[in-house]
Amino acid sequence: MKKYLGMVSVVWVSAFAACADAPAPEESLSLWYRQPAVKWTEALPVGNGRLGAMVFGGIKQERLQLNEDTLYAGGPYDPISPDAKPFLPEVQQLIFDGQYAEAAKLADQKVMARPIKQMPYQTAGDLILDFPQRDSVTDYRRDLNLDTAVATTSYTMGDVCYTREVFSSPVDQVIVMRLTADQPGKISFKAALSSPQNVTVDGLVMTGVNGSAQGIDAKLRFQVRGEVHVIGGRKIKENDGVRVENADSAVILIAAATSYKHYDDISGDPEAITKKQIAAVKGKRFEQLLADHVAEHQRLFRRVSLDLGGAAAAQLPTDERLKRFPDADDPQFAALYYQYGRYLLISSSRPGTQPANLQGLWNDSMDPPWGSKYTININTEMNYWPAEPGNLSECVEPLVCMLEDLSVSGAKTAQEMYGARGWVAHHNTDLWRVSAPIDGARWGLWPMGGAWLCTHLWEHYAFNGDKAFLKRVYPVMKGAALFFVDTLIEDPKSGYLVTNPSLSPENAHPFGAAVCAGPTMDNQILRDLFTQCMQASEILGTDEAFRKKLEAKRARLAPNQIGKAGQLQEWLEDWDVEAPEQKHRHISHLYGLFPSDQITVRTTPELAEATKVTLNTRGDISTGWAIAWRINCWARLCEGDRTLNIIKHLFSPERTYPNLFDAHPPFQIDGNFGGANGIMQMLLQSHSGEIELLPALPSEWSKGSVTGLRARGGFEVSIDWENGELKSARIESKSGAVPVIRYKGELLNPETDQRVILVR
Ligand code: FUC
Repeated sequence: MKKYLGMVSVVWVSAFAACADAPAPEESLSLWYRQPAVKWTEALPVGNGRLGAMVFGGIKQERLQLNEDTLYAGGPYDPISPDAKPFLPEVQQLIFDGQYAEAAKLADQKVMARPIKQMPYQTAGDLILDFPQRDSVTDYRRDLNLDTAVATTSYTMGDVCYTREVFSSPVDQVIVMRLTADQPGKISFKAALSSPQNVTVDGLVMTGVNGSAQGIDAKLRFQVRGEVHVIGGRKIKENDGVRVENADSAVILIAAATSYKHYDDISGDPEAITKKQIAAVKGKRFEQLLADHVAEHQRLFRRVSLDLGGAAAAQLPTDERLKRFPDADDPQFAALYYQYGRYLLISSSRPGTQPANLQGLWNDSMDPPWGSKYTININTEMNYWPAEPGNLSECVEPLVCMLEDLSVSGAKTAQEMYGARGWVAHHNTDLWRVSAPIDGARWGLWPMGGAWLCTHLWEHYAFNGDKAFLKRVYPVMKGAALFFVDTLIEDPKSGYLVTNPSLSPENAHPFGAAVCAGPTMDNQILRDLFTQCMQASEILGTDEAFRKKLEAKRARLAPNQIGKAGQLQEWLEDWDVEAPEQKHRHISHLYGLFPSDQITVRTTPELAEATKVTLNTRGDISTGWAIAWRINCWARLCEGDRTLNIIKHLFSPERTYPNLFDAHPPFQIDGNFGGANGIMQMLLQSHSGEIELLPALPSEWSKGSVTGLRARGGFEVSIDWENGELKSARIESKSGAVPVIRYKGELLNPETDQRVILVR
C-alpha cells in the first residue's frame, strides 16, 4: 500500500473550486447538470475506445455502469443456412417472375441464417459506491468536460465540499475515479461490483462468463478488477467489496477484459490481463494518470475547434439548453453537439478496439435494442461519417480491421451461400463477424453491407492519400467487388445487370414484400465500389484485367432514374408512389446524394431536384438517425435554412436525451455521429474534386469560425465568416496540390483571392 501513497497525494483544496454556488463549468465545451442522473440516458459517458462507463453522479449512491467492448453473448459461430445455396436460384426466379411475396416466404424458410438473430453486446455490470449521507446537499453539479474527457461531480454537504472525477484512460487502459473533499478524513464509502452476468465476486474482483443467446453457448470469460487506494483513514476488504472509512482522499482503479482475442479465438486470459493492467499503474500518481489521459485525448480532440457564437447560453445546464433550443438563440449548442460527436467517436473507437457499435460503447443491458451490434445497412456507416472530415482518421482503424475480418468470414458465406468468389456481408454483423443474412428476408436479404463499408476504405485514402494504406486494404475492396462480378445477373426485362435477391433497406415495395432485384441503392453502391477499386488498382499499378472487367460490369448497371412523381426512383421500376410507407425512415436511394457524390446540385441538377421530391415526400421528421441522414442530404443540396430546421427536430427532447445521446428512440449513437457530420457539412464539403466553403450556412449562424477540418485530397481547412459572408479561409495542402475552391457557386482563385490563405 505504501508504494501508492504518492498516487493520491492530493491537495484537498484543489478540488472544490466548483462547489461555491455550482456555476457553469469554466470549459464551455461541457455537458452539465444540477441534479444526479436517475435514468441511464441522463448519465455521462466516458470511454477509451474499449472500456466504458456511464457516470450517474449520485449523492447517496454513485453508479458507474461498465462496458468492455468485446463482451458480447455467445462464442464463435457460423449460422449459414445449408439450404441457402440450393434454394437461391428459385428465390431469384420468383423475383424475376414478380412473385415477390412467394420469394420472401421461400427465403425465410430456406435462405436466412440459423439462428435468425446475431449475438447481442452486453453490459459488464456496475461499480456501486454507497455513501453515508448526513446532511442535505447544496451546490450540486455534475459535468463532462469534452476537452479533457473527465466527468466530475461536486457538491457541498454540511460544510464539506466533495468532488469525484472519473475518466477512462486510453494510455493506461483503466477507468480511474478520484474522490476528494476539502477537509481531511471525510471520505467514507463502500464500493462493490455487481452484474446481471453469471459472476462470482470477491472483494472488488468480479469474474464471470458472458450470456448465451439464440442457442449459441456462452463461451467468453471475463473479469472486472477494482483496486482502491486511500490517503488517511482505513480501507477494509469485505467479501462483497471494499469499505473506506474517514480517508482524506481515495482513488479507485477499474480494469476489465474478456477472453476474446479474435472472432475465431477466445483463448485470452482475462485474469492475467486485468492483473497486468492494474500492476502496470502501480506507483503512477493520480496526477500522472490524469495528465497522460488528457494529453492523449487532446491530441485528437483539439484538432478541430468550432465557434458558432452565442456562448452565453452555456451558462444554462445542458438539459435546459436542449429544451429551449428550437426557440432560443443558441447556435453554440450545435457546436457543442458537434464536438460531443467527436468526443464520442474518440471514446468508442480507437486503434486496437472494436468499432463503435449501435450504442457506441455504452450499454446497460443483456439484451439491448437490436443487440447493440453492427447494423451495416446505414447505422455503422453513419457512425464513421464524421471521422475523416472531423480530423479523426485514426478512429477509423477498428472499422478497417472489422472489414479485414469480414473479408475472411464473408468469403465463406460467399462460397457456401452463393458459390461465389470474393466476400459478402449482409445487413448486420456482430463481434463474431457473422455475415449471413439474418432477421428475416424483409430486412436481411441484402448483400450490400460489406460493399458499402468498403467505400470507407477508399474515403480514408481520399482524405489522407496514404498509398501504403491503400495497398493494405485493396484486397478487401477487390474481394467485395469480385463477389458481384460473380453474382450480378441480367434482368430479363431491362437487360441491366442486377443484384438478386436484394432489397432497398428496409422498405417494402407495392407488391407485398421488400425483396426485389437491382434496387437503386445497390447500383449506386456498386458504381462507387467498382470505380474505387478501379482507381485503386490504377494507383497501385496492379490488376489491369480485373479493372477492365469492373469497367464493363459498371457500364451495365442501371442508372439513377426519375419517376412519375418527379422523385428519384427507389427501385428499378417506378413503384415509389404506390409503396405502402411513403414516410419510411430509410432513404436508401439517396445514398447517391449523400454519402456518395453521384448526385450533386452542380453536376446532375435534374437528379438533385428529384432527390428533393423524395426528401419532401419522406418528410423531415423521422427516427434519430433518419433525421441525421436528412440533415446531411439537405446540406448537400446546399439549403442551409432547411438543414437547420431539421437539426431543430434532432435537438429536441424527443430525439435527444438529456445526456445528448441520440434517441431513435431508444438510444442509438448513429444519430449523434450523423448529426455531427451534418453540422460540419454545412460549413465545408469536399467532393466531386472541389472544396466548397460554407455551402449550407443558415442565416441564423451569421458569424463564426471553424478550424482543422479535413477535405478530400489531403487538405486541412479553417474558415472565418461574418454577416453570413466568408471572411477568410486557410487551406493547408498536405500534398502540395492546389485545391479547386468554390464559394456561393463560384470558383475562387486560391492564388489571388485575398480571403484565401493557401499553405503548401
Ligand atoms: C435498422 C433501422 C432501424 C434501427 C436498426 C438498428 O434496421 O431500420 O430503424 O435503426 O437498424
